Amino acid sequence: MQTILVTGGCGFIGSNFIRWELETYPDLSIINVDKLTYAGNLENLADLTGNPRYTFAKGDICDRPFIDGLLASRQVDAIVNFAAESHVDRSILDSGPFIQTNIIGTQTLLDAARQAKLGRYLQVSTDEVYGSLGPTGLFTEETPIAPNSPYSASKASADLLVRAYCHTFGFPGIITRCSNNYGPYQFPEKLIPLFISNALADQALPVYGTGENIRDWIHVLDHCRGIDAALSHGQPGEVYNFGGHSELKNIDLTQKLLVALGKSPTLIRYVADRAGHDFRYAIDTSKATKELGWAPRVNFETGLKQTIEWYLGHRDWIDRIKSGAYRDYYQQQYGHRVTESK
Ligand code: NAD
Ligand code: TDX
Repeated sequence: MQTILVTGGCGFIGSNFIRWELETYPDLSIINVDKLTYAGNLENLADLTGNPRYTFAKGDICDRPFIDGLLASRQVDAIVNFAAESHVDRSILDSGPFIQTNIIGTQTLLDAARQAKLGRYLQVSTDEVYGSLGPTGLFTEETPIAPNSPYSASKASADLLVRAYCHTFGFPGIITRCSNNYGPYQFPEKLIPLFISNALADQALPVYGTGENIRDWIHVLDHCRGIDAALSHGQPGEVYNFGGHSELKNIDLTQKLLVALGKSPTLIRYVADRAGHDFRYAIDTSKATKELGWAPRVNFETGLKQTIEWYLGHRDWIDRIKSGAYRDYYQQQYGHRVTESK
């Protein structure tokens, strides 16, 4: 039986990845290390409680003795590092936690993985490390790194550490860089879940600047399949880009959401632009297709419809996050029964 140590598995993408992996591979075990920051929600994986192939360990990826202890206690075949501070706007308000978790946390995991002689390490990164595109062109794996926000600078720093460990130590690291994910369990600070939850409450939708900025949307399960393919078939030292081939202006996406929810366009509020707001992201996925046999499968219109339906069916999930009640779940569900770092 293979065992993967997943970090940040109580967040949006990590929770989708863990569920998908356990469903796809009946012989796989997963250890989920998560600090449970504001973005980590145990409810996202409540359905796995009692699953003998799933272990939750509350802890910080910056805590080296804790990570060493986990790697010593189980035969771990690979680490997949999702754990991060992930919201650009928060990094503009305070970059400190981004430097700590995204850079120091990655360095800690790399050193722990090296010491334990792990066979595989996958760093989940972002297309934002490439900076911003104009109206045309695509990011490839050869595009120079040019991050523009404290968030993307911290992610680029982590990528450079992985690269350096591969080069210097022959470390078996792989980097994946993906465009904007959407789907179930995304924290309602990011555009799609924020606008859905605001619209449902008849609150204004704050569109930054002119709303002309473009993002390439990919369904979270397409991203998960890409990470899985890179973990199985990727070459150490390589970078693989994933994207959804679904570019959309923010204002067009906002209008689509309002139509789907049956809400009035008068909810739209143009507000001050995000500082340093990247204009456009778009991805050339040909390397992942050629070398990993990967391509996005979920049609954006279908995926968005299913995502809206998920949020409509999980209003209690949104409400518990907005009220902060989701944090009580940990105490109720786990008490002192799980491994915890100090
Ligand atoms: P998220 O904010 O929803 O989840 C992050 C998780 O990491 C949370 O569960 C949090 O508790 C945990 N965490 C934070 N700091 C930690 C620490 N020090 N130790 C242990 N756990 C910690 O983020 P997400 O949207 O699921 O993104 C996951 C990863 O994917 C991130 O590395 C992000 O940079 C990357 N990524 C995200 C997107 C996107 O569109 N959301 C796109 C490309 C790449
Ligand atoms: O209230 C808002 N109004 C608005 O106009 C918010 C939250 C966002 N926006 C705009 C900014 C962006 O152009 O919508 C776009 C998407 O914003 P976010 O959802 O914050 O995502 P983005 O900044 O593009 O970054 C995301 O994709 C890459 C993730 O948050 C990152 O973790 C990932 O690396």
